[in-house]
Amino acid sequence: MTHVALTIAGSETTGGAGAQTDLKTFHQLGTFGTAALTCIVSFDPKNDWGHRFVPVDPQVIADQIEATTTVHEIDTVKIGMLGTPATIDTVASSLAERRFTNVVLDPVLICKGQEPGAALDTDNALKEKILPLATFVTPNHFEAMTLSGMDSIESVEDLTEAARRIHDAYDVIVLAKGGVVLDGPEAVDVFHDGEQTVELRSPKIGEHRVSGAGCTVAAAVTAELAKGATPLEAARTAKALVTSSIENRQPGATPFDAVYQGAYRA
Ligand code: PXL
Repeated sequence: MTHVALTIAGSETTGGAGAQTDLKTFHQLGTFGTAALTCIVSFDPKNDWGHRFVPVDPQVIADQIEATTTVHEIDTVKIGMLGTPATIDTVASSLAERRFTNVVLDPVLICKGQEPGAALDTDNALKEKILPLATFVTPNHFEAMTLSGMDSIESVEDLTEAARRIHDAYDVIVLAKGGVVLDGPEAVDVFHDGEQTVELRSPKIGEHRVSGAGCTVAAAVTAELAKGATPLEAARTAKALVTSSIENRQPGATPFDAVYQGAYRA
């Protein structure tokens, strides 16, 4: 039987991020993908592609999680964009009730187009209520600063320090992603599980962010853990898959391209 993976995430209708990206990543890595939607995001072409955001009713989120976890045996879940404190309460209760073996958190604090700090209550609730239930977290550069409390991250050494601090504060495996933000020709991620610290490197593909890369990394880690990979193996596969997904990115009318997972071969 095929291993099942669940994402609890928002819908980004253009297919570039969120649950759509997660399901494609799950499928590409040979897992059976399921999704509980937390919110609906529609970019606004008339307003510089800003996010039109509609939360799903918390009871409906709980119903979706109940449905899919009753139909399938699911021990590995990815948490993506939650968006409101009420959603966070609901998802935190569902996680606490079901005790999944692997809870992979993409700590979406802001997504492209949102004002930094616009959703401070949501960010704080995420840190207080979801992060302590996570087993694996995948912060990007900005999220690594916020979660570690560091004022700046300018080097791989800084990123490593951030990964260690986040691990120590929340007892969670960390894959901190430097992306295109750190100087140098390579995109460097730092994996830290409390015992080992491993740098994962790949040549940068351009200097611009691609939508959905963060979702893809966390979803790939989730799929691999669902199949029984070790956390480090899962991180390595995620790096390879997101690199391929960026290389094969899909342009559109937005100023940013979107990842495409479909060309990846193990
Ligand atoms: O890339 C972060 C992200 C996650 N989830 C949803 C999104 C976005 C960014 O647009 O819309 C639903």
